[in-house]
Amino acid sequence: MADVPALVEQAREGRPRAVARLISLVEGASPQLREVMAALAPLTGGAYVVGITGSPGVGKSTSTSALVTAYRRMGKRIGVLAVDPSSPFSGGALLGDRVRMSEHASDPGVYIRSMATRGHLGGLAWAAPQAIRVLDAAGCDVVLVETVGVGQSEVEIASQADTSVVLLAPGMGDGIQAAKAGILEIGDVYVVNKADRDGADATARELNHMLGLGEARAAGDWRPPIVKTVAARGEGVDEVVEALEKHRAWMEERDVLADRRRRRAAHEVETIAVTALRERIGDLRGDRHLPALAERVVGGELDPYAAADELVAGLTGE
Ligand SMILES: Nc1nc2c(ncn2[C@@H]2O[C@H](COP(=O)(O)OP(=O)(O)OP(=O)(O)O)[C@@H](O)[C@H]2O)c(=O)[nH]1
Ligand SMILES: [Mg+2]
Repeated sequence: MADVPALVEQAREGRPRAVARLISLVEGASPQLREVMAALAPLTGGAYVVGITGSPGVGKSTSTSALVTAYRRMGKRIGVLAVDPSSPFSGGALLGDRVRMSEHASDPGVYIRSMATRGHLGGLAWAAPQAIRVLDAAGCDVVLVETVGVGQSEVEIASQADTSVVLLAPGMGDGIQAAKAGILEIGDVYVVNKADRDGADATARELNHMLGLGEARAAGDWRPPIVKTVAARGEGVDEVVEALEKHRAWMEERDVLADRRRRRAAHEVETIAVTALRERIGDLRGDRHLPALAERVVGGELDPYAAADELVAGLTGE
């Protein structure tokens, strides 16, 4: 058994091994998970969580690394969580991340962690926010969450961030693909990376059009900026940080940040509760009530809905 209070204390002092151990306990759904989360709860809420999402190869890891450099220059402590919702293995992409982040490997002010779901469907939905809590409690000022993959999983991870950055790169149809994947709705800040390549301006224009940014907005509405970067050379990265800080300030002025966090917490609680319920329901085949109810349904004594109601009431002790 891990000494959770000692680990939490060491994590607060910024000891990377303790942080790693706590995330492993979370990720592995340790029997001590509840103890860990209870110990962390009073220490959380200080970190600004930024989600970085986009199609494979668009430059998320390179951009994340460049953002780490920029934030470190500002003296901030940074956590990086690279999550791969699609891959059942912690293989190529994550290995590549490690290489691209290697310049920060020896910096005690930076904590980098990769997570794969190992094919565990829905596994990420609860593990990622808990890992973010570990980094938050460990004193990270900013937590950058990079998601590999496309589609629903990206949208889900993005919903766990205070600010979502959507990355695109020049190229035919990238914008359209993004629109299809539903990630055009989630950006607070848009970045057209690889601006050293042809077509960056066209991509930015296309994006501007698709987002309807030319249209009038109500005063005080957030207008997502589009920033062009060459992440590989660190160009434009300060502008991204500036856009992030602006968005954060905008959210704080309007209670949007607190509101997003409340909604996130509600979603988190719901996910955990649904998982617990599903586990109990999964046990039902061995439950003696189920065959009895089935018998009554077959006999026409009960309809299946009423039977299900009875079953659920029994589960939740209502
Ligand atoms: N030309 C150019 N190449 C870039 C730029 N930024 C990143 N790259 C390259 O694009 C490739 C992919 O970069 P990554 O940062 O790994 O992209 P990613 O989105 O994290 O990729 P996955 O995690 O595999 O989805 C690498 O070879 C980078 O060197 C850029 O601004 N310009
Ligand atoms: Mg990557």
